[in-house]
Amino acid sequence: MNDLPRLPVDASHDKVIAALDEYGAVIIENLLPADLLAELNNIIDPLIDSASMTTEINELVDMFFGERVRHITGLAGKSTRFADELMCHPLFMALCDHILLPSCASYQLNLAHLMDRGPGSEQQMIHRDQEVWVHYCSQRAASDDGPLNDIQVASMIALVDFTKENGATCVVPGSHKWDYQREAKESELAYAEMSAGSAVIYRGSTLHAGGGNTTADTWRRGLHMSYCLGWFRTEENNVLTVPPAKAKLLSKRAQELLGYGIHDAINDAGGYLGAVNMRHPTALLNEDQL
Ligand SMILES: O=C(O)CCC(=O)C(=O)O
Ligand SMILES: [Fe+2]
Repeated sequence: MNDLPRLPVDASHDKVIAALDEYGAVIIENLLPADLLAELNNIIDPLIDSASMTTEINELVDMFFGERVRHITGLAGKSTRFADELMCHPLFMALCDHILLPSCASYQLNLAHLMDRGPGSEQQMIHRDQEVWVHYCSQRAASDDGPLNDIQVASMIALVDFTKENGATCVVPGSHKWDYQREAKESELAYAEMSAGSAVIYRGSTLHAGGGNTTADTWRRGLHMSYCLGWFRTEENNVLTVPPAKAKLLSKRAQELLGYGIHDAINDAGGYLGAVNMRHPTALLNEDQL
C-alpha cells in the first residue's frame, strides 16, 4: 500500500511545505489539542443524529458526496474556537502563504464542513477539490502558460480515528504533478489512516476521495476545511454563515479569513475588492456599524 508522509504538529513549517510540494498531501499527527478535539465533538454530538444526508442543491451534488453521509456545514459559525484557533492555525497560514500568495494578495476560508461517513457509504469519485472553479481550471489547463498554480489548500481533520475500513480519505500521492487527464489506479491510492485530532492536508490539485465505509456500525466523523484565493467566490458563503453579530466576537484575523477582509491588490496594480461604503468591513464591524 502507498504511504503518505506523516509529521508531528511541531514539525517546522518548511518540512510540511516540502512534503506538500513533493507528495501533494501530508498527515499532521495530533494537530488538535485534546480539549479542542473534545469541544468540537461536543458541538457536533447533539446535531449529528438529525443532520441531513442530502443537499438541497441537486442530484449531482448528492451523488458526489455519496449516500449515507451526514453533513454539518458552517463550522466557523458554530464554534469560536474553531474560527479563532483552528481556522487561524499558524501551520495552515504558513501553508496558504506558500501555496496561495503567489496568486492573490490575501486568501480566505473556502469552507468548514463536517462529513460523517456512515456504514455502507461508498468510496467517492476521485477528484481535485479546486475543480469547483472549473472555468478557471479548464482555461488554465488549455493554455500554454505552464503548470497551474494551486488555488486551494484543503484538509480533512479526523474527529474520530480514521481507518481504511471506516472511510479514511484516500489520496493519490504525487498526483498534483500529473497531467490533468491521467486517472489514478487502485494501486496508487494511499489511505489517510490517523488518530482522532490528526489531519490530512492536501493541495487543491491533489487527487483524492472520501473512502468507502465497510464497517457495520462505525461512523467516520471528519471535518473538511479548506482555503482559497481571496478573489474567488467561496463554496460556503462565510459572511452569511458567520453574520456580523457572531463575527464581532472573533479575532481580526478570523474576520478577515471569513470574508470581512479586503482583497487589496492595489500595490500589485490590481483592485480593491470587498469594500463596504468604501471602508474596510473589519473596521465597520468593530465600530458596530455592520
Ligand atoms: O470525506 C472525505 O474524506 C473527503 C471528502 C471530499 O473529498 C470532498 O467532499 O471534497
Ligand atoms: Fe474532495
